[in-house]
Amino acid sequence: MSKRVSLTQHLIEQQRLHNKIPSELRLLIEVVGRACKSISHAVGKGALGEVLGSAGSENVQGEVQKKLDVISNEILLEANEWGGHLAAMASEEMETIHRIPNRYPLGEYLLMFDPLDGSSNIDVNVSIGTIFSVLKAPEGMTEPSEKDFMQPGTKQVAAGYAVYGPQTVLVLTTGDGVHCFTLDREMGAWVLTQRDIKIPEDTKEFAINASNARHWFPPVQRYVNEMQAGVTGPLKKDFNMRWIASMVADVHRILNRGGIFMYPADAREPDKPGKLRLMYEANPMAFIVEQAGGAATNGKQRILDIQPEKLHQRVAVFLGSKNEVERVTSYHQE
Ligand code: FBP
Ligand code: AFP
Repeated sequence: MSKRVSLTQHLIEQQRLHNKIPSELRLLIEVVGRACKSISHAVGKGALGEVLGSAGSENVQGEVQKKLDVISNEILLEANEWGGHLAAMASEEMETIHRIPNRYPLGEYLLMFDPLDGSSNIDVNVSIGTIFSVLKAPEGMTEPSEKDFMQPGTKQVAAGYAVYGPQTVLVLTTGDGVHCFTLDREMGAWVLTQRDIKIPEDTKEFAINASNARHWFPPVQRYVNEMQAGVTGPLKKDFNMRWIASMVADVHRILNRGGIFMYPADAREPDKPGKLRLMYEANPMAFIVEQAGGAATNGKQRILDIQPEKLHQRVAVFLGSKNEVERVTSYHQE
């Protein structure tokens, strides 16, 4: 059997090789990884842990919170508060930022997360996940505010996600490729199982919520029609469709076998650019996908170049296999 490489060992080796992962950042990633283990444990208990169902509250986006949304948010906050590596956190589940309490030292990083993505799948035992993104706090910052988080995705120093599925995996980038770790449940350890994942440039798979087809704008209508036209259509191949309703699970499939994931803006609310959140979903996934050789746009521009204006900003998302993302983006530009 080949030698097992743990998350810690991998990060230290990356640090020696590329000198890009300061020890504070490594600590931060390890703590997030530990929190994901706890979330995985809570998710795995299901009905036995009395963690299923609604929490009876709504988040800032007006979405009903599930008990596991709230539990996962608490786990991430508590795990990351005391280490001294963070200045503040922001979560899809909280209205504004969470400052590190005064009793702990102020660190130099900002952490953003969607604690449990794919909430509609929790109670039906389908894959869900945690998504996170790390920024450096601006130089000289003393009292963190929302403004400090308003940095484009190109400024991310790390991003990752955990999928709680048949296996629990952690996918991570620090800007040196994308690597995947599988949770060894007996040992409670993240073990490196895929190094330097690459997304094929071409694909025959797409993921979109097709129930919204009548609301799509013409470029998306055209593109999906062309894919559905199959081998006799302009794209000259048959496509297959997959939609899990957990972005983490859809992106993980695409990372492993190619594909294009789309959550477009549509005509229902022309002023609302899509459903997904820039800071907690689109930016970290775009960083990972680009590091794996794929592409990620909002139909008009590269997601990582978008200058955020609001913490809970939404954005249209087209990401995955490069040639298909470029095709649908070009349809928006015509
Ligand atoms: P496999 O187990 O061979 O993957 O097949 C799964 C399945 O028979 C059903 O579980 C599923 O509903 C269906 O195929 C999916 O089919 P399609 O590929 O047309 O989406
Ligand atoms: P929740 O975590 O609020 O359930 O949202 C999940 C999600 O943002 C993303 O993970 C999915 O791709 C998308 O929503 C599914 O949206 P539909 O409800 O349109 O299928």
